[in-house]
Parts: sequence; C-alpha cells; structure tokens
Amino acid sequence: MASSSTSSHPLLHTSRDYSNVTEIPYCSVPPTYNEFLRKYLEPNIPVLIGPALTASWKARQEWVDHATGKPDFGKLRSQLCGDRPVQVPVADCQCKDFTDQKRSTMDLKEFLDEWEAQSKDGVSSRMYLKDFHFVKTFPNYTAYVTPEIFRDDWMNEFWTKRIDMDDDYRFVYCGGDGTFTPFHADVYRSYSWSANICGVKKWTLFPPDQEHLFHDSLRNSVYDIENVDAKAFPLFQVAKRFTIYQQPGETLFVPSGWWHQVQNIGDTISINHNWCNGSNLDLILESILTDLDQVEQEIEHLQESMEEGEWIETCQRLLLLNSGWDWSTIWQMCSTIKNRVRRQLEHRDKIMELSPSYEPTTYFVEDGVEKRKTIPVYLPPLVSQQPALELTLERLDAILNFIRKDKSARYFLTKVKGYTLDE
Ligand SMILES: O=C(O)CCC(=O)C(=O)O
Ligand SMILES: [Fe+2]
Repeated sequence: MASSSTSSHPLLHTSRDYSNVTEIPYCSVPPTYNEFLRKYLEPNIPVLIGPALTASWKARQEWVDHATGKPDFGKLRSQLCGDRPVQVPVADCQCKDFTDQKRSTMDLKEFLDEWEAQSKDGVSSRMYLKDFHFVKTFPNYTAYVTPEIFRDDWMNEFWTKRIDMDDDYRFVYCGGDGTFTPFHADVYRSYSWSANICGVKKWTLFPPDQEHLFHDSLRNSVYDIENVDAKAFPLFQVAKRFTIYQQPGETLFVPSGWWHQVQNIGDTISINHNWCNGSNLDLILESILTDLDQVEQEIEHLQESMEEGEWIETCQRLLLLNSGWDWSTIWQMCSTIKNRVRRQLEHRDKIMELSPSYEPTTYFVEDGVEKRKTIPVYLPPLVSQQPALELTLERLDAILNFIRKDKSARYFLTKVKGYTLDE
C-alpha cells in the first residue's frame, strides 16, 4: 500500500471550488500578472485571452497567409525546411492506440506538402503534427516570446536548465480540418496554455470535480467525447462541461486537472506549453502521489519478497518510467527554482535593470550543489511577479520539507541518489 498521503499536506489549498463557474471568462484586454494570478492561476479557473497577447509574434505575422487566413505553406517551408530533413512527431487521428492516437514521425517538408494538398482539395486530414518541440528544434527562430503571465514556469525553466538531459514542454501543433486530440488531462496535472495562430479550435473542458463521471470501474477513461459507450460510462452525459471556439490569435489558459478534448476546424496551427509553479504545485504533488500509489498497488505482490530499500527503488523506477517523474525529479526542480528565487530576492534592486534576461547563465542544482550550463534558457519571471516571490519560497520550502519527511522519498534520495537534503 502507499506509504504517503496528501491529506495532511501543508501545501494543499483548502479548497478549489468549481461550482460557481458558469462560463469560461474572456479577457479581450490581456490581464496583468497580478490579476491573472488572483483570478485564474490560484483558483485554477480557465480563461480565454484576446489576440492582443500574441499580436507581435513572428508566428502570427509570418506563418499565416493574411489574405486567406490559412497557413502560409510556402513561407513555412522556406523558413523551416532546409536541405536537412526535420523529423517531427505526428499522430494518426483515425487510429486509437491504448489511451492515445497512434504516433510516428515524418519529415516536416513531407508533412507540409501533404497537408497543403489536402487543404487545396478540401478533404479532412488524418495526420496531426503534435508535441513538436519547436524551440528545441529551432532555437534561433524566435517564433514567439512567452507572455509574462505564463513566465513563472518551473517545468520549462528546470528542464532547460538540466544538465543530465535535453528536454522541454514547449510545443507546436499543426493539423488540418477534422484533426483532434482525444479526451485527457495534461501530463502530471500541469497547466497548459495554448495560443492559436490560425484556424479555429473547439475545446470542451470539464472541471476536475467531474472526474468520477468519466472513469469506468477499471479506471479507464473516455477516449472520444463524441463517441462514448453509455454502458461503460453511464454518467458521462451528466458531467458539467464548457465548450469554446478559440479564434486565431486567442490564447486559452487550461488549468490543472481540467479534462479536455480539442477539435480543429479548418487548418490550424497552435503553440502551447505545459507548465507548473507555486500555484499548482500541490496538484502536481497530488498527481505524483496518486501515480506512486498506483505503482505500489500494481506490484504489491512483490513487496514481501523484497527488502524495503529494493521495494522503494523499484517503485521509483516504475514511477519514472510510467509518469516521467520520481522523487529526485521533483526534489531537483524545487531546489533549482528555490535557488533562483533566493537570488532574485537578494537582488531585488537589480532585477529592475536586469529583467527580462535576469540570468544570462543558468544554474541547475544537484544534491545542493549548483552546476552551470551556458546554453540560452527559458526566460525567468519578470518584475511584476516579484510580489509573489516570498509566497513562492514558502511553498517551495513546504514541499521540500514534505519530501524530507516522507520515509520512502528520504530513503530514495539519500541512500539511492546519495543526496544530503540539507536545509
Ligand atoms: O491543440 C490540441 O490538439 C491539444 C492541446 C492540449 O491538449 C493542451 O494544450 O493542453
Ligand atoms: Fe491538453
């Protein structure tokens, strides 16, 4: 059985109440950072933001044929496809593969050629270019600058600072009419934001408190909300939901744990990030503990034949494989962010001069020791986020202390990873 429980966790917000949400708010004027923090991030409520937020992006100016509103296939090809092939991930929207669509890779030029031909013929598309790590693939292109309200982003800050791997959560999606993303909640219960460059995206969003209505007895979830087996999911139709049509230039903030399905209408291109920070850290932790619980239950039959240390290590290995995190990932992420926040608090006066590129080099913390990395990294939070820094530090300390006190986490980090967990 699970050794950890979230019930007494100091980070858990007392409540997030979705019962009063009757529609998805629309901000034609983008909110200030503090407004966004208070109205949407902390209460975990979606918001659709008007096109002013993305108006200056190169992606909006150059990737779209402004006469037709369709993708500018010629420019996309000439700017992104050189002599070398660029392999991109694609999903086959007509082929279900467990809980997702069947994935493969394709050369970007080939994808664009096929897409353009289908678009000209007016036929609906099947292949959906998704989870394409655009910034990692084209680091000098600068298709967009992450808006300030989304800049307190620990996942992308940490993953780009990591020296043990090269990964991030910054994506481009391209798909023709009829392509879609099946029903899901985002990885680790992270937030996402999704900015639409062209086309229309139909989003159907379900608050986290409806989740019990779309799982069956074996914990399988609905795959496609347009085709639900009423026998397996008898209560699905009563689940509260919100539908929005996201127009070109608009950006949707998708909060933690909100389930959603996305349908593309016309040829669409969008940019999205998965992210987390002090406002949803408790939900991220809860998701890790739930995943760990599940791993422990799945291999419960092996527990008796193992020493305690071997059991803890095995569960962490499986957790990392299944969910992409283990205790050391979250420990290192929080330590890395904590050091950056501390530095910002120490140099408050300088932040004004140094923003937005406050940290020209980057620091990644491993076992309490900072290691430098010199590649350009994710932009750190800006001046207007400074009032939230003290609270952020408090929340980071709370989670680090929680991990220090958790028996299995402590064993894994000190004995297996060799960390010291100093305060
Ligand atoms: O645009 C899509 O197809 C899916 C995007 C999504 O699921 C997200 O941004 O969380
Ligand atoms: Fe999503």
